[in-house]
Amino acid sequence: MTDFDLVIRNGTVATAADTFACDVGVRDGRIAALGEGLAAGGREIDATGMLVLPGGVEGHCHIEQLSSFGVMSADDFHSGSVSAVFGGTTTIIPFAAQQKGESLRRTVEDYHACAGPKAVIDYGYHLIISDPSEQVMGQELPALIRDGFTSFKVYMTYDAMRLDDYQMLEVLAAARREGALVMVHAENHDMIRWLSEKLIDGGNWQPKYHAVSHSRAGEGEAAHRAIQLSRLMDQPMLIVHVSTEQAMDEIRRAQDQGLKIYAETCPQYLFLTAQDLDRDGMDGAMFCCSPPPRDAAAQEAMWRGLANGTFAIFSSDHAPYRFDDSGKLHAGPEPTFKQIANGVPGIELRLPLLFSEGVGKGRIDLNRFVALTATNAAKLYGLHPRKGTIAIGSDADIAIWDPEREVTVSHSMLHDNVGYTPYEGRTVKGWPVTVISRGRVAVMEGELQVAAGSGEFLGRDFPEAARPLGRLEPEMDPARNFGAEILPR
Ligand code: DUC
Ligand code: ZN
Ligand code: ZN
Repeated sequence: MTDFDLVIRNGTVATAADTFACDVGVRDGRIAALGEGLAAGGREIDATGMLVLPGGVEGHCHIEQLSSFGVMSADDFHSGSVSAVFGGTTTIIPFAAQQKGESLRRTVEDYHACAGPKAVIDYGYHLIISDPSEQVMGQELPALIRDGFTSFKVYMTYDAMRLDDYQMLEVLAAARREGALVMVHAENHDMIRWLSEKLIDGGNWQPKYHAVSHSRAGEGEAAHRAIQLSRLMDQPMLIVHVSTEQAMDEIRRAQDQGLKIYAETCPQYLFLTAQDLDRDGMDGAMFCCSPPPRDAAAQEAMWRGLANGTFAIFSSDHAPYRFDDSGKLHAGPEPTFKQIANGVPGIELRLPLLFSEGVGKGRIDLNRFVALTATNAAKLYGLHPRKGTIAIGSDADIAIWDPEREVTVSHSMLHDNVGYTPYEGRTVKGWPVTVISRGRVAVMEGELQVAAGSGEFLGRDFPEAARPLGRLEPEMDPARNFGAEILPR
């Protein structure tokens, strides 16, 4: 008779707060004990010389999702979740994306049907609201939030999905009333539209002009506007995939004023630049994503924001499209930059890249690495403390890292279905060698050990982080606006 199903011995455990040497005892899929010299486990893993970290919580990825062009992403819930777990991630929260005119309930049912039989690790969904009709906002959304879909994304650009400021306010009001976190894609639609038209009319259609059309100013302006909408509504907001210092500065200023404005950045804004979109022929299309990668100065700014806490989370924005007519080049072999499917893959390399260049090079410490890749996403998305930490009672979602292992990245070693990686040839130091999902050894010695469909759907709480401050603008405060009640109750 053993006390534990699994014991991880002799490792160095790190959480978002502390680093300490101890064994981890796992029982019934949860962490049951942390301590020295734990009793025997049914299975034992020797983690001498290894780091024992919470499995990553990937809060931004697009899996089995139809793009606004109607292009299906290259990864389904099997390849997407397998790729995630090989990269040290044990929870994914992709999007359930509403098509215009579609009922949100139907959207969620469709995603359940896709994910249920395929996911190998636990998953939830953020909703994407592209059609905030009365029915959706008044009935479907509130019911879904109560069912545990406590976050949703809205877009300020993309013809098929964008909301105007009025609609944004309606969405924020609904989130405030029902208790959900709003994630915002903040780029100025008309600036992109105007620049794109002028560029293409002038014969500048190649992939590299994608980066020109999505200006820094347009991202900064939209971040500023989104923050003011959030301020007016006294409703927290997360600005996703920030790529510019302009947007980061807007966010930092709002945070300094005490607003609950959260932010995310992604590997493509640390490791790629607009020069990558200027590769031979159409190869630059592989790097087209929105916002686009910028330049070395912007990369440095993003590192600053990761180190000083402006960014709460580091996500991949894995948006996988093959470099062929099923994906990137769906509109033909030489599309204009406007016709290229937007997005880069990164779900498997998110953690190794940040570990190697961040922790390994002294830009962030190990605890901030854990916070950025696991704990903060779990907190923002209503999964903490079940996910995102190593604590008694938490799910035993653990990645055991060899901090010395050097790996030269090539797509052939990855597990997604994309056919290329933007990080080909890059060498990283530090690798998640064993990954445990709810106590199950999911990856060991390069082998997947869990079955399709064994991941569980995660209903999520309404997180403390998303609760309004209760700090109303004068115009919203009945005591100071001649008694008018404007805000939703
Ligand atoms: N931009 C997005 O907003 N979503 C998916 C991929 C991308 O490039
Ligand atoms: Zn986006
Ligand atoms: Zn995205």
